Amino acid sequence: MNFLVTGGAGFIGSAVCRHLCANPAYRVTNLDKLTYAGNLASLRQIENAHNYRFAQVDICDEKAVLDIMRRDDIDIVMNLAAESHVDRSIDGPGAFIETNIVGTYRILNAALEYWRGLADDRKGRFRFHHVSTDEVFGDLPFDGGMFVEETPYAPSSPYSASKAASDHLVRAWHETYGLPVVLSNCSNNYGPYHFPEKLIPLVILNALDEKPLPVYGAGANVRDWLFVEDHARALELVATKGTPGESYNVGGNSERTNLSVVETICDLLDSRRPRAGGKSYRDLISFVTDRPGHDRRYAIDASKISRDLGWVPNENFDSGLARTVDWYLDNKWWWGPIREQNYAGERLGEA
Ligand code: NAD
Ligand code: TDX
Repeated sequence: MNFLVTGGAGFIGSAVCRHLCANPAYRVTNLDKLTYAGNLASLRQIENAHNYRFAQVDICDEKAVLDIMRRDDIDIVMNLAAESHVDRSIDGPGAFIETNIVGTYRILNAALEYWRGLADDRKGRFRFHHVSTDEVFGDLPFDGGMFVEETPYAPSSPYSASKAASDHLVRAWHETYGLPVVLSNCSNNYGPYHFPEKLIPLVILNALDEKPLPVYGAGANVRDWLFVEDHARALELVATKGTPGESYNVGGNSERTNLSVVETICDLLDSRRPRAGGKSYRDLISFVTDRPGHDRRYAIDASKISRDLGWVPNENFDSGLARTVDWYLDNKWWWGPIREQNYAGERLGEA
């Protein structure tokens, strides 16, 4: 089985590549433009594996994508390439429209042309798996409700609106042209190799640098957290066993307020890397201006993927967060060079 993983140098894509390459029956081509968020160091573990190869390509380049599908005899496309950071989408939506909407359109065109040229037996096996987010559903009240696959789309940010648009395009290519697509919508991932502009790695690394830990608003917003390796297993199942035309919600059943996530990280660091003078890292917490259009709460009902594909998360949030903190403590070789670049200005707590 030959996979084309787009965005495979990113946080989730690299976990997917590492996971798939562990199966010798799979061959994996990682196609990535290498934006600021793409990092080949995340693939060091598999870079010399016999079943892994990399191509630096933009998903907007339809011809280059089609050439790679043909060259590597692709059976399954897993489309993870995207601009992924909500705050960046507020500051500059253009790249989100370009990659998340136009890029998805281009890769759908390439996939359709490739699929139409396949022999009948291969045609039936081919899948285009589009990896999306729970943020397309908008937000939930603090006091109840969960997103199911049928929840109407109501995105709030330029990021989630661009992802919603891409999901609609993918469904349209199925309904109109018959392309065998599957979709998945997942909650917040966390774990190793997470780019340190996102809440969890940002807080860990700012704390180690004795910098402020920025909490938006009162820190009361709720996210559902899923360990990235559990997501990678779910994605393999959706791509290989999902029913064409269907979407699957994926979540960790681990809702936490942002403040409690930040406090838990501080407590983990207090026990592992005590600060001078016996102070707690919690003293570094700094409440800052809220994100515009900040969704209050996300929660995923993942019963469909559990019932139909037998997926459940293995990692619980407390042990997964401890594993993540330990990974950052042990892997400065990965994040040190990234932190040296001033990629997020004052959000990093820089003076
Ligand atoms: P990321 O920002 O860490 O990685 C994105 C990758 O895509 C990078 O390697 C980047 O170089 C690449 N890329 C960007 N534009 C490209 C283009 N035009 N052509 C080719 N490659 C390009 O993102 P992530 O957190 O790993 O998210 C991956 C996917 O999963 C995204 O589609 C995102 O919407 C979705 N998702 C993320 C989360 C989460 O919590 N991180 C949750 C649900 C869904
Ligand atoms: O400095 C911060 N302070 C803060 O309070 C940052 C960066 C974030 N936050 C808050 C905003 C969110 O409520 O923490 C929460 C998590 O923020 P992010 O890590 O930026 O993630 P989020 O906006 O929830 O989106 C993530 O999950 C869904 C991914 O970036 C998306 O790609 C994915 O679709």
